[in-house]
Amino acid sequence: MRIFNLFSLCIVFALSLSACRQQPVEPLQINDAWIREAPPGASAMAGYMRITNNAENNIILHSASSPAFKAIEFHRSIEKDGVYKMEPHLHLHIASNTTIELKPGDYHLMMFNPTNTLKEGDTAVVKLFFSDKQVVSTTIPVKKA
Ligand SMILES: [Cu+2]
Repeated sequence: MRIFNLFSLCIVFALSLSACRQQPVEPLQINDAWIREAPPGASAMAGYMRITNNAENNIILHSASSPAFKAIEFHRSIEKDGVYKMEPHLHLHIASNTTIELKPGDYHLMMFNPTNTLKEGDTAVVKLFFSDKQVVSTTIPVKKA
């Protein structure tokens, strides 16, 4: 009887441990990612997402790559004296416990030379390379604007 009690206590303990482990807060979260559909033959497409840094350290997004594109750069759309242009950024800084929003008219992924025509409903796997050797792979759907 005593052994049985000890055994069931262990099970309860193990279950509660696994319950605790079910929802860890990811240090890096990617939400609401999408790629804006472009006309066939377009030389570049724009990608958007929210990146949340839940860690205690500031992080840097160094680069991004995808087998679906020849190259990916970080851009920010800016308006100066009524003229719109895109400003390249070598990397993006994301402070501790903040979210950076890549959205139309602001920061975005500039995704060059798609290897295949991507239409609404298609997806592209994109790898994001952060400081501290963190790599996040995310599957991004193509949507109409
Ligand atoms: Cu751009």
